[in-house]
Amino acid sequence: MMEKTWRWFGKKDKITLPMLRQIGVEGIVTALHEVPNGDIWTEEAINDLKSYIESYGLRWSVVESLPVCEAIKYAGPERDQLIENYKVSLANLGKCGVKTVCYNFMPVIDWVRTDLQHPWADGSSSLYFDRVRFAYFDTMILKRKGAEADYTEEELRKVAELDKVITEAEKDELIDSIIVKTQGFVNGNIKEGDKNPVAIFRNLLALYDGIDRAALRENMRYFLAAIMPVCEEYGVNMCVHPDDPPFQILGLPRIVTNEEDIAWFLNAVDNPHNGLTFCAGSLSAGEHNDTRELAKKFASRTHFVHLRSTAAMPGGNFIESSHLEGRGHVIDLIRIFGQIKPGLPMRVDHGRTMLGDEDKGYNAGYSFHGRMLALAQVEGMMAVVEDEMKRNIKVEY
Ligand code: DNO
Repeated sequence: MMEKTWRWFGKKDKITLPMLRQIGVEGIVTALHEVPNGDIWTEEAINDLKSYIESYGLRWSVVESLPVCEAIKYAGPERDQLIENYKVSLANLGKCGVKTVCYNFMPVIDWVRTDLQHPWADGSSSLYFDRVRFAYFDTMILKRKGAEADYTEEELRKVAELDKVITEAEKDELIDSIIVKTQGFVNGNIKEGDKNPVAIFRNLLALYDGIDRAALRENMRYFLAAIMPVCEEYGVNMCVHPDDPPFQILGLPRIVTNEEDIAWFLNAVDNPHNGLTFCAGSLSAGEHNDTRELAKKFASRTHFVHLRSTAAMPGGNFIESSHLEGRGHVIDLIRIFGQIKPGLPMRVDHGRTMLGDEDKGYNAGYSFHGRMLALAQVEGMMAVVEDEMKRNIKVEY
């Protein structure tokens, strides 16, 4: 049906490969996290990690991520050199037989959440996006010029109310959630322990002054066109991760947010090696997206799937819901991908924090028990869909 993969953060990850074998994981999703962004991934380093994974009876199925440096995204003077390095890394991955590469083209900031421990009534917690708290960060902490124009009067009124009660510790936590904790562990621009993350962040935002959606699109097209010959030669499939959440934020252009955006980059460089990471969680966080329609439309150019779901809440907020609920429609996605592209690598993306996960210092969203529960739910859904297919049962969705 789909290959069961798991995001593992390398030899330092507290969740070990023998643990993953016990819970039915088949393939590993990982990266050379210790290599600084922009440096070449050598064959030696790739093979070293690959053999380590294989020594535990698993395989390295997907790279997540081979990071695309900011200078490639904003077309800085060093972009051509960085693209050359990227091509060498891709060729080396291809030579070593690791052929699916996830990346993103989001300027400055990868995924955005305001609360990493949003409590559920049952005692577990999940990630959450609160629009007013985000507006607070944007207007009152970052003090971005013109930010107010992005929010309604009602939202700004709530921001002013929040300002009367928010503590300094809560402000620090908000900064940590938005620009540090969710970013650092994926070779982000800001690492835990960096002094004055807000100042670093302001400088990064300034790199995109004058870069609108059209310019960013052109930079993505340039990058993809440049790397495609290497992808063809070595059989490497590139799959861009959608913007999370899939809408414009902080005055930055975001260009992988909806059907039109996806169709645009696939057509701009119309090559089967230029594909999509179908992240059901990111896409479902935008009420303009219907994950089932998008999956039907783009399955043939999808090389990797993130199964996760979100539920829209009042006021533009969203919560990472159970994998069985929400706007992700995970079971229908399994039906669609299982039929159109059986065998695609899939990982459960994020999970709740539960049953002792909270004390382990896992990366935000990447709990052990929560993700294991989600994987079990997804396995159950896959079994149902397999049975439907065997019995030739057609389900409407
Ligand atoms: C978050 C992840 C993203 C993703 C990158 C891919 O949990 O899905 O950080 O890995 O956007 O480059």
